[in-house]
Amino acid sequence: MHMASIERNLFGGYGIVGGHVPLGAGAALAFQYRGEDRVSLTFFGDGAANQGAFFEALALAQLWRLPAVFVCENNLYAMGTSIERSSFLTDLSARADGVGMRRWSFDAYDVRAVHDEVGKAVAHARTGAGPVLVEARCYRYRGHSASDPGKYRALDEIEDYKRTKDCLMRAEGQLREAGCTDAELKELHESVEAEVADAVAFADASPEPDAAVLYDFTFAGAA
Ligand SMILES: Cc1ncc(C[n+]2csc(CCOP(=O)(O)OP(=O)(O)O)c2C)c(N)n1
Ligand SMILES: [Mg+2]
Repeated sequence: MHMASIERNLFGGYGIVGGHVPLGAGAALAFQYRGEDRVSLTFFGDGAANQGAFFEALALAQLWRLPAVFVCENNLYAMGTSIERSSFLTDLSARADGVGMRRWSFDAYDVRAVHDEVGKAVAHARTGAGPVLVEARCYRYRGHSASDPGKYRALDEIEDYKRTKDCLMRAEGQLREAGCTDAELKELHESVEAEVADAVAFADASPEPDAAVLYDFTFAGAA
């Protein structure tokens, strides 16, 4: 939730579930207002898809044809509440139907599918035809946070996802099919681990920002 990168136009997370969806629409409104060739992407979980702010943001984004893509990461649980207990419709992309927004759902266990499907949504939003809501069907192996032991689901369920759908396992298979050798895969694993370790070290060493700059933000590269 606390990751952000001004250089990469990553706004960071938001503590109020669903409360940031209007902020994503607001970023898209800024791009449209300034005539910039940009698209905003807003990520949220299944837990956000019943929030009022989410529906309101969708309605206005569609009405004003904002260059926005809304990505719902439906991992079947909002903390400990399963999707069946919280939503009558479990295809959350259908939330867009009420406002006439373009929408679809895809299997996000395949990293290439994520790239292609989100790419299609961004291309659509970029044309000025209006926003898109995509549902990325996924899963999480651990609890929502360190304080969630995840006791609300069967261990078998978790093991089944790991065994049959794991996106890293699939990506490794795809890389092998493309001719990647064991040595290259090992090097890749090591370089990713080093990059993550560097990022953690950077975060640990970074001082808290001064409260006076709390509201300073400009999009990198913006006019
Ligand atoms: C408005 C609001 N209500 C409740 C919470 C407490 N809360 C934090 S995360 C969460 C569940 C979010 O579900 P989801 O977006 O699916 O995330 P996941 O559990 O899959 O990580 C809740 C209820 C909150 N942060 N904000
Ligand atoms: Mg969830």
